[in-house]
Amino acid sequence: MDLHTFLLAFATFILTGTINSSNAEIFGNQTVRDILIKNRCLCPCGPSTLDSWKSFLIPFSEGTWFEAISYCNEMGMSIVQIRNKHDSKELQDWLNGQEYEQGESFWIGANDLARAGIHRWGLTNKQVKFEEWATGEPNGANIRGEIEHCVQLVTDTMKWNDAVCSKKLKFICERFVQ
Ligand SMILES: [Ca+2]
Repeated sequence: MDLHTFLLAFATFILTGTINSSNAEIFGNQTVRDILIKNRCLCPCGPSTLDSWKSFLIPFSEGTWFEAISYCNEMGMSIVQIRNKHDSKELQDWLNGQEYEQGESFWIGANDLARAGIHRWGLTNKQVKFEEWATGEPNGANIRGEIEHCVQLVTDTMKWNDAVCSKKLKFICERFVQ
């Protein structure tokens, strides 16, 4: 399946909750449906109050945005969401204690795969409200025929940029701690 076909299937799935069986091959051995059945909470599960706290993980390997979604899920986690200033500060504080290359970028959950220009978190219908875009972003640029639909966090500024989802980047998973 080429990327365009995949994106169409993916967007259709998000919008309608259905997926054509011929388009079911998504993440290695898993389909989006498998992922949803295994762990219905692709958004962070658990409390969403400002008092809650989360654990984060930066897996060792890089992946496309889709691989990031799948990997986090396999770890019982979700790709990170930054829903408000509290989330942003919490993540930044954690990143300050991590080792990574200066200026390195990480995939976060925001994407506009379902509808260009309308960013959502992960595979949920939760629309991005709090935003920390870099100047001039999101620009939905066309990079060699692929439109930028997935969002990376640039660590030197903590600002966001939309990038092509097939790009291989490190990524941040999160899980609410009970
Ligand atoms: Ca961009």
